[in-house]
Parts: sequence; structure tokens; C-alpha cells
Amino acid sequence: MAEFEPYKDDDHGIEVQSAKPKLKKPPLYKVILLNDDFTPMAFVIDILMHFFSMSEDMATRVMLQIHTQGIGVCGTYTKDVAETKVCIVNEYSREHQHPLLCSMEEM
Ligand code: TYC
Repeated sequence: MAEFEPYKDDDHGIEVQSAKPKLKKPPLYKVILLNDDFTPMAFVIDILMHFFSMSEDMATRVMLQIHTQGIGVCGTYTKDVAETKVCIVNEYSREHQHPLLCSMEEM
């Protein structure tokens, strides 16, 4: 009588195909600032430095780009981080009575 051999091929001809794990990278979102006629330039530079970790030089360049082109990207983040940034920037602007608008777009 044949002995039971646990590690021997015992699949009775059934083929098993190993599947690659289907892991997708989470989508990224651009956090953007919009131009307006009322928010002071210095306030926008301050936002870019403190909420988006830009140097003064970079913040000035991005602010001027928004000022001349109407819109500019502050950074790219996962959904939760982008939503939080948008929320705190808009809150902070309202607290200081500025109409600055921060928003987000899927990339
Ligand atoms: N246009 C504004 C001004 O002349 C400056 C400004 C820049 C406002 C960027 C908003 O996202 C902005 N004071």
C-alpha cells in the first residue's frame, strides 16, 4: 500500500497559476492656489513657506507665477494630506480676512 507523502505533488492534475498581487499606487493630488486681487503678496509667500515648506526664494517665485498666470501648484500629496492642506490654508486665510483660495485636483 502506498504511504501518504504530504510534500509530494498531490493535486490530481489541477494546474494552479500564481497571480501577481494587484497593488496600485494611491492617486496623487495637486494642491493649488488661485490668484485674486486682494490677498497681499507677502501673505501668499508666508503661506507657501509655512504650509508647503518652501524657501523664501521659491515661495516668491511661485507666488509671482500665480499672480501672473492665475493659478499655481504648491505641491502634490495623497488625498488625505491634500485635503488637510486645503482645509488649513483656507481656514488660515479666512482668519486673516483674505479671500485667497486653495483647492486640489487629481493628477
Ligand atoms: N494678486 C495679488 C496681489 O496683487 C497677489 C496674489 C498672488 C494673490 C497669489 C493670490 O494666490 C495668489 N496682491
